[in-house]
Amino acid sequence: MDLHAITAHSALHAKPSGLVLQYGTAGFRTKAEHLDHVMYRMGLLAVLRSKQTKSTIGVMVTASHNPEEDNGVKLVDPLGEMLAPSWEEHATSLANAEEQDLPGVLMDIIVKAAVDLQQDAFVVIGRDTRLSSEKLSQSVIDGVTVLEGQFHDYGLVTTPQLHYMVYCRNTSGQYGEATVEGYYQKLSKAFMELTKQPFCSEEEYRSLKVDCANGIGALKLKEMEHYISQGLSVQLFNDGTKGKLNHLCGADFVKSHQKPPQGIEMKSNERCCSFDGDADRIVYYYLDVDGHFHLIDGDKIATLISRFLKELLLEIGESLNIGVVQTAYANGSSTRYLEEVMKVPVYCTKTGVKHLHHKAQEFDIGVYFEANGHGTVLFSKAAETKIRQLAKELEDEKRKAAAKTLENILDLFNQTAGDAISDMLVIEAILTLKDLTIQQWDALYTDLPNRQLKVKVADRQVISTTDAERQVVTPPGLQEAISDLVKKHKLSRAFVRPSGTEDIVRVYAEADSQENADSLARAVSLAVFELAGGVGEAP
Ligand code: NG1
Ligand code: ZN
Repeated sequence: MDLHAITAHSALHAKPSGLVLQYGTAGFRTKAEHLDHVMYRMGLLAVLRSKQTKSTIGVMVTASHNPEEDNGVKLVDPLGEMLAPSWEEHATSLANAEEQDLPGVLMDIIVKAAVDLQQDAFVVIGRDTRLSSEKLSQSVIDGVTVLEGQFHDYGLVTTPQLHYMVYCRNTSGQYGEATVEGYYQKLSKAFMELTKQPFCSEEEYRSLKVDCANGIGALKLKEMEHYISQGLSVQLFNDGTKGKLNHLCGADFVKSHQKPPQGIEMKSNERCCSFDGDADRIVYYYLDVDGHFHLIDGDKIATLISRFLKELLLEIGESLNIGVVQTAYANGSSTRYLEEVMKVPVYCTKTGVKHLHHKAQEFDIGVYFEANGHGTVLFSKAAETKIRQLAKELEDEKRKAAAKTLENILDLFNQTAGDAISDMLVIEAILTLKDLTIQQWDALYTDLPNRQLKVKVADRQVISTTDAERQVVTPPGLQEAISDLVKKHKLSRAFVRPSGTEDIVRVYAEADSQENADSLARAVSLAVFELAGGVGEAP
């Protein structure tokens, strides 16, 4: 290791002194102009992680649904999953080391993590369409090369595509071929097999309008379009040719404002969906005949999928267990429906897909979605083997057909992380196979009216929580205040937590009417403002 070269190159990516960043819910995320040093250093860290795991590691440059001016970076671990928690700590100390301390911190990580420097390293890099992303990914490459790591730059890819590449490379191509072509082929093959049956619904139902948030999803869906065109015709909006990334459009906008994005033409009862800026989230929606907007969020996506999977399992008659994982943001109606009507076990974890992903791995089939539309379905290795075997060997035709459908669903889900393209194809296949309209899907249950608000406080870390973020521990008195406010309404629930991606406290409330949900959210915001050091104007 050439410490001199590391320091010399670091000077070209100098850290603004005093700047402190945290490896948060989804890696580092802040204004793009503050990230050059972080990128260089994550290049260094990816090489160390690769040496330590003797595997390919991914580095994705994106700030997902954040505004165009922001950027971010996250590392992808060997099986395509999020970086291990102990390495998040290494990432944070490396990113925050002042220039002169960099070699020391690097050596410290090498010792603590027992990295064998003689081992080869391979890093794959991807980026979203932000203007700043190209230069920032060059800084990652600089970090990789100065530590003599090998790399492949995939250039513009969606976040889940990069996760897929990492997984493919570490399983010697068994999961799929580590190219974007390979990704399209794998997904489209499973999708076309699912939807080729002659009884599948007619042409006119097979079209879908997609709001691409002016992001990478547009480019990738355009590339993929012809692979799936016989089963689905997609019409792209906000494809990045005019509008600004994530501005008044995209999954996050639609979910948080509960209204259609700008730049899409909606007619009543047409199926529409929105991706976020790096295409790992998806939400659906439609206008009814009276012009009312209906949102179908991650909870209802999880419900549609688990219902379908449960039916298939019943048909096959094998005891594979299925579990659904949500966060505190899941609508209370969805949890009730899943538990009481569908009788599937539901678990709640902390916010952030890494937590949901981890919990979902405990099941044969683990369905996990955040309400904002980020999620996927994981199949355990044992379940996968069994499903493939049943699809091949079952003699009863109905059971065999169900096993084959399940096998295709397994291949269609991105097993590494939430993926808007893969989720979209699964949903479209299920709607086709079950001959369901978007209204029928929406009618599975009625969402409880809810409201999310943000409160600015001097230091959001004064708020700590327990019970998967549903209860506040500190500051004293805040939980009591929230509990008292919740008691004033029917079917109500409220919780607060510090955001892991923005410098704010998030407030969530639901109740029996929109008015009550709004007033509960406002009252809880005020309690946060008063008891947790609010700054600026009171809510
Ligand atoms: P924070 O800012 O920690 O609430 C947000 C989302 C998460 C997750 C991350 C990463 C909500 C309430 N929170 O986290 O679910 O998606 O961003 O992008 O939607
Ligand atoms: Zn995203």
